[in-house]
Amino acid sequence: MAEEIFLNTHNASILLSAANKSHYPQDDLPEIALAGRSNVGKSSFINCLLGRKNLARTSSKPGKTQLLNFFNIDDKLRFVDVPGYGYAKVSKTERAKWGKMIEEYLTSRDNLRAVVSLVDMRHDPSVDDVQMYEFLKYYEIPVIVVATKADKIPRGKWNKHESAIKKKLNFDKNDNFIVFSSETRHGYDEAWDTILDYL
Ligand SMILES: Nc1nc2c(ncn2[C@@H]2O[C@H](COP(=O)(O)OP(=O)(O)O)[C@@H](O)[C@H]2O)c(=O)[nH]1
Ligand SMILES: [Mg+2]
Repeated sequence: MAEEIFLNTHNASILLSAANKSHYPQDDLPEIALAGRSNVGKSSFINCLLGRKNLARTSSKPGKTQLLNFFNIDDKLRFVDVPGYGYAKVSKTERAKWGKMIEEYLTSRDNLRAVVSLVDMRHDPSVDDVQMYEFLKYYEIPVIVVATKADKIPRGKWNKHESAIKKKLNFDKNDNFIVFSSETRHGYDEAWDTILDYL
C-alpha cells in the first residue's frame, strides 16, 4: 500500500480529547478533521483507515462523543474526530456549545489541512450536511466529501446517488468525492491517497 511508504497507518492511538483551544496539541503536525451527522459512519471510517476494529468507538448511541478527539498516526499526522451533528435529542444550549467548539477549531487551527465531510450515500444530504459544506467553502477549507455505506446501494445506482448528493451540496468540482464502504473497504486507497495529497 502506497501510504505505508510515508507512514505506518496501523501505528495509531488516541492522543487526547479537547473541548477548546487550550487543550489542542501544541506542535506543527498536519491534521485532517472528520465531520458528519451522528451515525453516518465516521467512527467506522476512522477504524477502517487505521486498520483497527475499535479505536474510534463505533457507537450505537448517536451523539455520545461531545469532544474533539485527536488521534496520533505514526507521529506524522493526526485525525481529529469532530462530534456528530444533527442529533435531535441534544438541547439548544448543548448544540450552541457544540457549534462554538467546532467553529473555533475549524476557523483557527493552523494545523488543519482538510476536512473529510461524511454523508450517507443512501440519502440526500441533510440541512446540517449542506450547512457544513457551505461553512467549509466559505472559510476556504479544503473538503473531501466521503459518501458512506455504499455497500447498501446496488452498484448500478451509485452514479445516481452521487449526482443527487452533489446537486444538493452545490458541490464544487475541484473538491474530492469518494464513494466509501467500511464494510467492503471500497474507497480505502482513494481515501488515503487523497488525504496524503493534503499533507
Ligand atoms: N453497511 C454499512 N454499515 C456501516 C458503514 N459504516 C458504518 N456503518 C454502520 O452504521 C452505524 C454507525 O456507524 P458509526 O461508525 O458508529 O457512525 P458515527 O456515529 O458516524 O461514528 C453502525 O451500526 C455501523 O456498523 C458502512 O460502510 N456500511
Ligand atoms: Mg462515532
